[in-house]
Amino acid sequence: MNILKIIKNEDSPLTLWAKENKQLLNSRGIKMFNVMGIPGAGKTAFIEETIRQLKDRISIGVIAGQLTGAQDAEKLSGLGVPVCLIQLEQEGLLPAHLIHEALQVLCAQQTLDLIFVENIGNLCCPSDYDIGEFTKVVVVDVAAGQNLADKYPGIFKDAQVVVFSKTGLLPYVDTDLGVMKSCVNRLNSAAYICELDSLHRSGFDQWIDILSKIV
Ligand SMILES: Nc1nc2c(ncn2[C@@H]2O[C@H](COP(=O)(O)OP(=O)(O)OP(=O)(O)O)[C@@H](O)[C@H]2O)c(=O)[nH]1
Ligand SMILES: [Mg+2]
Repeated sequence: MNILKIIKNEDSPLTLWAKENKQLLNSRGIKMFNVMGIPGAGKTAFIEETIRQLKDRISIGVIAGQLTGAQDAEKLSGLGVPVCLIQLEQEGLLPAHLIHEALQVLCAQQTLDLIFVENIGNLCCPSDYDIGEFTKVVVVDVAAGQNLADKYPGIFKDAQVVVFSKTGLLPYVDTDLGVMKSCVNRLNSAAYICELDSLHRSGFDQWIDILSKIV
């Protein structure tokens, strides 16, 4: 088990911390992915399967945000990668100054190529929560409703990658994936879109292709 806990500290000028994070990551050649989405969307499962697919080739670390508990951090640490848990103890997304502390802990442990941040389950607009990431990834499960992007446009406008998860559930829900995708396209035509199922380990070739294109 390799879990480090950082307890929330006082508020700080977040854009400055985001810049600090970017500098730190650039100086070490690390690409950080900020993985966001509503509670239960499949963020942990997506990160878990991505790590399984890549960890023999590259060095990956994780920053896992939770309000309380450590379930996701424990699960991801079980894959043998360094994990830093941030317990936020309040609603919202992870702020840049806490990410900075976590980055220092992770970077002191080993040389990393990629860091996945599992953000707190939330769809509020992340542009207020720049953490200095390389890429914003939004995970949306196909059972969440085909018009979700229209109802919560901010997060989709800011994302570079939108992942439609749980595609194995499509026969059992009334979601038209085409409609779901065109909602995202209308808001953000530049975003990469991929469809996958983490439990059934399907669709990951497309995601890994996108990942290798953007890093
Ligand atoms: N069928 C199916 N189930 C999935 C998939 N991804 C996640 N799940 C299940 O959905 C539930 C929630 O998945 P998590 O990965 O924990 O979701 P999360 O977004 O990390 O949730 P929070 O951390 O609570 O915000 C779990 O029971 C997963 O096994 C998927 O692609 N297909
Ligand atoms: Mg999770």
